[in-house]
Amino acid sequence: MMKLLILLVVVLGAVAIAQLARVYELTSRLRNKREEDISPADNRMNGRLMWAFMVAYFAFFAWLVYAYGDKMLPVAASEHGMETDELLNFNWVILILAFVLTNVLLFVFAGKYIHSTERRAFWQPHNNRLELVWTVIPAAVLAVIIIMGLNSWNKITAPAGPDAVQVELYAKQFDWTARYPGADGVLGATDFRLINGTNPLGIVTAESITQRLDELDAQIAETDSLLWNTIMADGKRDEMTEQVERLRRTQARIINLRTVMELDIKEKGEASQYLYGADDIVTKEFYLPIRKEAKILIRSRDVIHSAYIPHLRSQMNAVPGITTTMKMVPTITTDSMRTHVMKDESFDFVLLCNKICGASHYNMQMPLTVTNATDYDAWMAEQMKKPFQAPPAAPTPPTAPVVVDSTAAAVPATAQASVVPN
Ligand SMILES: [Cu+2]
Repeated sequence: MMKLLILLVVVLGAVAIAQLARVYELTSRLRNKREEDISPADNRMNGRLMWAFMVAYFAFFAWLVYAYGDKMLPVAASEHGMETDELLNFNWVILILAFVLTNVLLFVFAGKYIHSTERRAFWQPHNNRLELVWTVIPAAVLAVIIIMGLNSWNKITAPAGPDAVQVELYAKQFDWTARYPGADGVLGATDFRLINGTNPLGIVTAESITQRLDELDAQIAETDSLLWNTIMADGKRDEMTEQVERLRRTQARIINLRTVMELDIKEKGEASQYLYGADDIVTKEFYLPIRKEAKILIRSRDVIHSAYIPHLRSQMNAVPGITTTMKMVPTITTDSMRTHVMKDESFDFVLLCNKICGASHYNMQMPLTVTNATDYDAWMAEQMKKPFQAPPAAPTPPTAPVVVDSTAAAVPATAQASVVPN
């Protein structure tokens, strides 16, 4: 109802203005004056309106800053975040100076140099000095901004130290999973073909390979028995035959992966990443200790996502097929944020997805808890009781005969493995 009333007022207002314009038109015709003639009084009026607009414009700007200034993010809770903020503030200063200067000139001149019969406009076709000034000054300012930005970017993206806490953030539509390296301090290798209900990250161990092969066996057997024992339309039968073929191909590749794993372990010994998956910690909780460097490895299962922790001023894309990294040193714990900064007991740091990745993108988030070293160690000790697999089992032969198709076997073994870089 209220909306209808507002609409009515707007429409009536427009009609009233149209009518007023019409009245003006008719009166000027009565006074024998051409409508397009502009008097010096009109010009003066327009000039003053320019100034009035300028004042209103800057007043509105000041009001926006006053009313919405506190909607900005609170103080940065990471070491590099302080620097990022300084850089942003430096940009703000330049932007606001340029904004005020150019707009004051625009409106003051428009109001001051209104039309006058006593003077003619000065026409200046070209001026080298002016061209130089307005090219060199912005170029120099931009160069300073870019050099400063590159400088901090290089610091943020430099490799993390050997003592850094390692966490993998795994993105998929539409949630995050964290993985910690467990007691051995090394994240194990992964392969997407092993992903299933109990292995959401596709961690490669002898056991997880066997488990997945068994699972595929069961699926093949089930589909096969349906194919032979059920009457169905030809289209459906073709579809299911194809499905069995696909499952067999996947199986062949997983067997190939096992060979890759065994060779890699034989070749590299302790350095092989295939040895370290069993004790990895796969969790829906994301914890970081304060004032300790954290090395974050980011992977995606499906589409491009982006790991964004606004309060720590951290962001990095999650790209399927590669591992991206970022590092950070948190400087404020969740507790201090609650009591001192936000004055809100329900506050949590949050890891968001910052790439529009599908229908539930808006809700793709995971809270981050930053704690002191003692609490972090206690939490980690708790997590270590729930490793991905315990104890690690030795590689075992497949439990069921498997048809290896010739096309899959022809693929070189090394192309089959996907290993998380260290
Ligand atoms: Cu996403």
